[in-house]
This record gives sequence, C-alpha cells and structure tokens, in this order.
Amino acid sequence: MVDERVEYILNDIKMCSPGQTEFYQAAQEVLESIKPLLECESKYFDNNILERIVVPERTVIFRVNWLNDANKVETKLGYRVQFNSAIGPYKGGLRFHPTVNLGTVKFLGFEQIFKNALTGLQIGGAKGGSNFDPKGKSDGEIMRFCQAFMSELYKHIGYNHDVPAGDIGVGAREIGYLFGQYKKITGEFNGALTGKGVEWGGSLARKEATGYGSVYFAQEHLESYGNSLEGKVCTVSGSGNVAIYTIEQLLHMGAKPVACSDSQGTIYHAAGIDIASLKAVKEINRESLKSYAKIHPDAKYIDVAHYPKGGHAIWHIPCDVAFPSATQNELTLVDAKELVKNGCILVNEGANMPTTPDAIEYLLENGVYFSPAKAANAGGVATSQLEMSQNASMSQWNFETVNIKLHQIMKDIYKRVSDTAKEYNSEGNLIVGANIAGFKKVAKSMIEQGAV
Ligand code: NDP
Ligand code: 2IT
Repeated sequence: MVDERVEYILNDIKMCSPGQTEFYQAAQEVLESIKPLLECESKYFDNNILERIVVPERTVIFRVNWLNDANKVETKLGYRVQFNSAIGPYKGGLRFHPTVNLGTVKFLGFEQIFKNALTGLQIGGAKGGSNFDPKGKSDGEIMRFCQAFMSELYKHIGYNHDVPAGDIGVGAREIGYLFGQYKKITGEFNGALTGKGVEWGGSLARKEATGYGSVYFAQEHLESYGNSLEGKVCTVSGSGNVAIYTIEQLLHMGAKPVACSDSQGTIYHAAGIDIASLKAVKEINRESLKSYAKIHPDAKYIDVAHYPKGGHAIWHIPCDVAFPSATQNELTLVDAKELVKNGCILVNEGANMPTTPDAIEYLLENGVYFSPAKAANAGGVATSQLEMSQNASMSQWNFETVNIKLHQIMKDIYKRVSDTAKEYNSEGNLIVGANIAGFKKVAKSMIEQGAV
C-alpha cells in the first residue's frame, strides 16, 4: 500500500511537471526514504500530506528587463517558489545562474522545507532566482539587474512573510543591491533579506556559516564513530562562499584541504590549500582558479576539458573526506567508484543535492559515511534565521556568540538526524534520518493547521 501510493504520487509529479528532472529527483529521494515512517503511521495518507507537500503553495514567475552597458535591454526570467509555510515564514536563497529553470528552483525549494525544519527554527521553505548569468558582467550591470529583479520581487516578500538570501551567484554584493532597491521601493528598512552587510543589519558569521556548519557536521559525524577531522586529507569542490569557508574551518580543525574547483577547472595543491590566496583569487578578484596556480607553482591545475569521462577530476584525487560544495549532481557514480577505491571514509554534502542517486547508493553499499545536504549545509539558513532574530530585536551579536549558536545547532541537527535514523531501523543512514525528521515536523504542523 505504501509503495503503491508513493509510486502514484511520483508518477503524478512526472505527468504534471514534465522536464523538471531535478525536482523529480529530490521528491523521489524524500518520498522513497520516508517509507519506514509511512509504514507505521497512517495519518500522513489520511490527511493527503504527501500529495500536498510536493506542490508549492505559490509560484511566481516574472520577466526581468534590464539595461546592459551597451544600453540595450536584455530580458531574463525571475522565479520565487514559496513552497511551504507550515512552520514559519518562507525562507531560502536566490540563485543567479544560466542553468536556472523552474525545475531547479522547485528542487531547491522542496529541499529547503526539510532542511529548515531540521534547524529546529521556525522557517518555512522557499527558493528563487533567475537564469541571469553574472559571469563577465560589469558591476553596473549586476546592480541594474538586481534592481530590475527586485522591482518585481518586492511585491512577494517581507520580513514576516518571505525572506530571501544568497545562493549560487548571489553573494554580499548582490544582496546589497537587492536590499537597496527593496528599501527604495517600499520605504522600509527591515529584515526582508538576509546575508546583509554587517554595518546595515547583517549578522556576523553569516558569510562563514554554511561552510563552517558543514565542517561542524562532518566532525560530529566522524566523532560518533570515534574518529575526527584532525589530520584528514580533504577535497572540497567549488570555490565560492560554501567551499571557501569549508576550507577555512577545516584548517582551524587541523585537517588538510588539498583541492578545490570552479566551473573551469580543479586545483590540486598537495601541500595544502592556501586560504589567503584562494580568497584573493575567488572572493576579492573574482578570477578563475588558474590564477591560484600562478601564485602557487607547486599546485596542479586540471582544466575541465581534461576531466575523466562522466566524472570530475576533484573526486579522483585521493582523500579521506570529500566535501561536494559547488552544485547539484556534481559527484557521479564514476566519481563515487574512485572515492571508494582511494579509501574515502565520508562524503559530506555542502552543496544542495550534489551527489547523484546511483553514486549515493554505491557509497552506502561500500560503507562510506554519508552526510546529506539538508542536514550538513543547514548552518547557512540557520544563521540567516539568527540574522532575522537580531533584526527583530534590533540588536547585533558578536561573532563568537553567533558561531557558538551555529555550532550547537549543527550538533543538534546531527543528533536529531542520527537518532531518527536509529528509531526507524536505519541506523547510520542519515538520508532516512534527515528526511523523516524534517518531514515529521512539517507534516505535524500541516495537520494541526487544517486543510489550508
Ligand atoms: P557561489 O556562487 O559562491 O559558488 C559556487 C561555486 O561552484 C563556484 O566556485 C562556481 O564556479 C562553482 N559552480 C557553480 N555552478 C557550477 C557548475 N554548474 N559546474 C561547476 N562548478 C559550478 O555559491 P555558493 O558557494 O553559495 O553555493 C554552492 C552550493 O552550496 C550550492 O549548491 C548552493 O545551493 C549550496 N548552498 C549555499 C548556501 C549559502 O549560504 N550560500 C547554503 C546552503 C547551500 P565559478 O567560480 O567558476 O562560478
Ligand atoms: O540553500 C540554502 O540553504 C541557502 N542558499 C541559504 C538560504 C538562506 O535563507 O540563508
């Protein structure tokens, strides 16, 4: 009965959302993995919770016209998917990347529902973005695009309704331009966005939070098996916000990050990644990682043209712990086989849905510990909620205060997720633990609030 009902709902998603492959992938993982819960409690089916939870409460798609440096009008699509508000106001980032489509935003929004529930905080799930490509654009073009995007988005957000933040292609600079336009149009200086500059309402440690949180989670995971990150060789894909602060915290913990990547290539620096150079190249100068190899001639640069067929060079570098922290489906079965061959003990997901389903299956079958994204990368959104708390009370906490809270939140998430896995006879399977723990909280709230 459970199998049939889940299959029916998944088929329905396929029929109603054709081509939304990433959304289907995310929904399939959640629905399949919560079966141990569905087997023992009928209230979820009685209340049609599964049918309801896979449909966004609201989807806004809008046109964004903006003026490029040649004074030509360009047109892009803007999205905001307000997926679920059962436990709090909609919360989730904005992604600017040429690959963004409705299926991407829906997969990210769907994941966000359960991730936000796992934080233990009152935040609902949402995501948004645009197929705008920030690469190669001037600062003025970025500003005009952000202003044009916000000129429509402002109608749909608010500090107690829907609070966007950053994601791929949306960092401190973009949040600044988005906030400026929001303030200008609405006349309100409030917490309708997070990831703000620390001088104007942002939280200290928000910039570091996703990466630091991911490492805190990995440490909890290893410690529960009597192991630790100290001295571990680590590879971290990406070199954006999440990757940089993952590497920084790994260094604090005495681990040895030796590789990172961007969309053009991979750096392998056996001596250990130099965080100052990495920040200078990627965060400050917004250059390609090739520039890192120029600063460090002992580092090897592997161009994307030379990646293994069906795989990614970074996962073919021997490591103890792998931190996929760039984008979805960036760690494939080809890569998973190489990680297992080279003795990797833990894959800790910093990005959203970075590991393909067949790669996850292979890793689990081969005894690799696996930290799923919605638990491991929840530190970013959790700290966004801490920013909302500070804004609401018109206060600002110091770095250490926020960092201690973040660390505790990640410990609590690990405990919640591993205890839930155990409770449903899936000890050690944190995918089952994360999905059931997140789902239960949201579903309970939906039932208590009636059919709305
Ligand atoms: P950034 O834009 O700061 O960095 C993204 C990095 O990944 C860049 O190095 C980029 O390369 C690389 N990248 C992006 N898309 C691709 C692609 N299609 N192929 C190869 N490389 C790619 O984003 P974030 O660091 O903020 O986000 C990284 C991941 O973490 C995403 O999955 C995001 O959803 C997730 N996440 C982010 C949070 C946050 O607080 N920012 C919170 C939780 C999850 P290049 O430099 O060449 O552009
Ligand atoms: O995927 C994510 O959790 C984020 N991009 C952060 C969302 C947020 O609201 O801080």
